[in-house]
Amino acid sequence: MEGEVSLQLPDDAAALSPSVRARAEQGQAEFARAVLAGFASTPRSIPCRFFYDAVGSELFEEIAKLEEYYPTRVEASLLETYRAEIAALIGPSRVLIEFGSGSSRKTSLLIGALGKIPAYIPIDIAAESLNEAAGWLSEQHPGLNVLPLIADFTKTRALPQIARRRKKAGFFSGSTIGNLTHNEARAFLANAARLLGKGSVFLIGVDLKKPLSILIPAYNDVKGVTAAFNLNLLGRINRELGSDIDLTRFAHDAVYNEKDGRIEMYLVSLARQSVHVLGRTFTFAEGERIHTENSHKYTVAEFQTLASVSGWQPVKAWTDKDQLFSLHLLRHHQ
Ligand code: AVI
Repeated sequence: MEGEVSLQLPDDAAALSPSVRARAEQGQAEFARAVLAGFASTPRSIPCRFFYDAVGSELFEEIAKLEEYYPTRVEASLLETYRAEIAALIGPSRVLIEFGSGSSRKTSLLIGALGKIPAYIPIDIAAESLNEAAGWLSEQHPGLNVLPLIADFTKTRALPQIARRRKKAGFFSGSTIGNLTHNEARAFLANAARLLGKGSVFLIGVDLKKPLSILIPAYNDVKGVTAAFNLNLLGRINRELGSDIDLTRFAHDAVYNEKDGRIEMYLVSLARQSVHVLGRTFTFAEGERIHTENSHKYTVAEFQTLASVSGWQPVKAWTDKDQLFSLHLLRHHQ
């Protein structure tokens, strides 16, 4: 059994269309490889993009509604307050390209402010949430030309035909850019500059550096929703890879790494224990951690510097009165 990967698709998988089934199988094989490699490495880790299965996506929606988790709420209110100014700076008739399907509500605010646009192209690897968001936005904005693109938005190299020879605007909300390392963020911004082309603009939501009294509760809420979101990674391993991990023997932890300016999330083993994944045994020491997420925070100036070295010129940045969150408008300067 060593090295053999036997994956568990849901019971109703037989009813899926061949292309959806193939994608599900590919996704699970990728997850299996990442877990086996992450558990075999020191320190142990699992990439945060695997948080977002159906259960994890729902838990993230719950996080977004928490009192302690300000980013979603404050970003939406910045968009609401400054939408006319943002739309005027973006200018008319641009194809709107969204990286990661994000919260449809925020996108709806932006689309409403931009008025008539040739097309809206949301890019996301999660076909289901992409189609759901696209459907909801089409209802909210009758006549909107929605062209969802199922792809990894960090690696997208080509856009649908309609985007060629038209001016483009990018949108990347929720401070998802914070989940990338600085190097990855620079590579993402440079790729987006190539994809969107000369003269394009890019609107990006970025979480700000702030006191730990606000930051830590945002990633360790009293109701334990963030803990459930983090632990769901282990639940997903059990569901999809047929493992036997006891979730009550791991705990959620979130700490701030001052040097790197980021929240780091971990799953901490509460005992010495062995878990089995696809025929392999991994032994955890008591207190041993699995690194599951980085969430980088930036000052306005730090993010503008990062953007500038990646092909983007800062146009304007908006922040709320409590300096919790920032919205940056950038212009492709090459
Ligand atoms: C999606 N991303 C920007 C969230 C964040 O704040 O880094 C994910 C998250 N992790 C814990 N809570 C929310």
